[in-house]
Amino acid sequence: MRGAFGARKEQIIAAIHAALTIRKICARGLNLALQRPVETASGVMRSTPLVLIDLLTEEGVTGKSYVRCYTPAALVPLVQLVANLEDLIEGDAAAPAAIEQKLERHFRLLGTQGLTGIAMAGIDMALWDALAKASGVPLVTLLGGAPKPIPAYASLRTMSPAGAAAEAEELVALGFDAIKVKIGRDDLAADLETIRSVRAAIGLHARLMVDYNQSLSVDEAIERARALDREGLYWIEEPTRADDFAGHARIAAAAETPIQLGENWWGPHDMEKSLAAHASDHVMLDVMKLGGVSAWLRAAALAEAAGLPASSHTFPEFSVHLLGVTPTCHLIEYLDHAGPILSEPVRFKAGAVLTPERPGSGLEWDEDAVKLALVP
Ligand code: SMN
Ligand code: MG
Repeated sequence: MRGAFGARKEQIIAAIHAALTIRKICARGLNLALQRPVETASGVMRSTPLVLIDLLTEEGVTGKSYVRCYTPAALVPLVQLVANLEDLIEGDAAAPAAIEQKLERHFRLLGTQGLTGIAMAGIDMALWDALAKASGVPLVTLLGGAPKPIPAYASLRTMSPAGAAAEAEELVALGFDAIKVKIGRDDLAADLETIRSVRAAIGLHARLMVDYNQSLSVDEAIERARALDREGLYWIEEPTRADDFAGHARIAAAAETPIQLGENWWGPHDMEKSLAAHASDHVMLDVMKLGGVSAWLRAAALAEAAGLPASSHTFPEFSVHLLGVTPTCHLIEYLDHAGPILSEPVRFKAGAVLTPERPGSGLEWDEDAVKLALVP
C-alpha cells in the first residue's frame, strides 16, 4: 500500500515538475588534457573536448550535463549549437519528452545525428538532472529504481603489450576483475601479443574484453575472431565499421566469442536496425549518442525485448543511474574522462561503480579545474 503520504509525495513531485520552466542555457567548451592518451586502432585521443551544459530554470534549479565531441576541431561549433538551442526552448516547461519532440521536429530536415544529436542529448540529460534535483532524489530514484553498486569493467588507455599489462595490473589492484584492452594495431600476431600480455598480468579468473574500434574488414574480422575464440575473451567489440550491421552479423555468426556493439548507434532507431540484423550478442549504450536519458530508456526496453545484456559506454556519471533501471543491466564501463573537472567524480568499490545518493545525477563542476581547461 502506497498510503496517504506516498500519494501526497507524488503530488508534490508532479507539482515541482510542472513548475520548472527553462530560463537559460550556458554552454562552455573545455579541452581537457589526458594524462594518459587513449589509444585506439582508429586514432589516439590526447585530450577530451567537452561541452559543459548548465540549464537554468526560473525556479533556481540548475540541470547539468556534459557532452563530448571527440576532436577539438568540433568544440567551438558544438558550444555554439548548444547555446543556440536556448532560443528554441526558453520559457518551455522542463519536460524532457516534450522538448525532445519539439527539437526533433525542428531538426527533421537537417537530421538529428552528429553535433545536432549530441546537443539535443546534452539538453535532455540536463533536464532530467534538473527534475531529479527539484524532486530531491537521485536520478535513479526518479526513474523508478534505487541507488546500488553497478558491476564495472575498466577500460585501458594503452595499446602496447607492456603498457597495457602495467595499466591492467594497476586497475586489478584497485579491485577491478574485468578489463578491456584495445587491439587492432597491426596483425593477428600483434593482437595476440597484447591479449596474452594483459592476461598474464590479470590472471585467468579476471574477464578480458577486446575492442577493435571498427578497424577491420568483415573478412579480416571473421578470420581474427575465429583465432581469438581460443583466448577465452569475454567479448570482441566493434570489429568492423559500426554502421555495417550485416557485416557484424556475419562476424557474430562465425565467432563463438560474443560480439559487442552499440557505442556508435545514433539513437534507438539505429539500435532497432542493428538488433533486427542480429549484428551483436551484447549491446553497449552511449547515453550521449543515443540521445540522452529519454532515449536510453527506450534503448533499454529494446535490449530487454531482445534479451541482450546491456553495458554502458563512457559517461559513467549518468550511466550508473540508467543501468540501475535497465532490465538486462550488464556492466558499466569505467573510463573516467570528466573526473578532473568534477568536484565529486564517480566512486568505485570492489569492482563496482557506486550510484551517488545526492539529488540529481550527482554532477557538480569543480570550477577551479574548469577555469584551467576553458577554451575561449
Ligand atoms: C572509446 C572510444 C572513444 C572514446 C572513449 C572510449 C572506446 C571504448 O571505444 O569502448 O571505450
Ligand atoms: Mg569501444
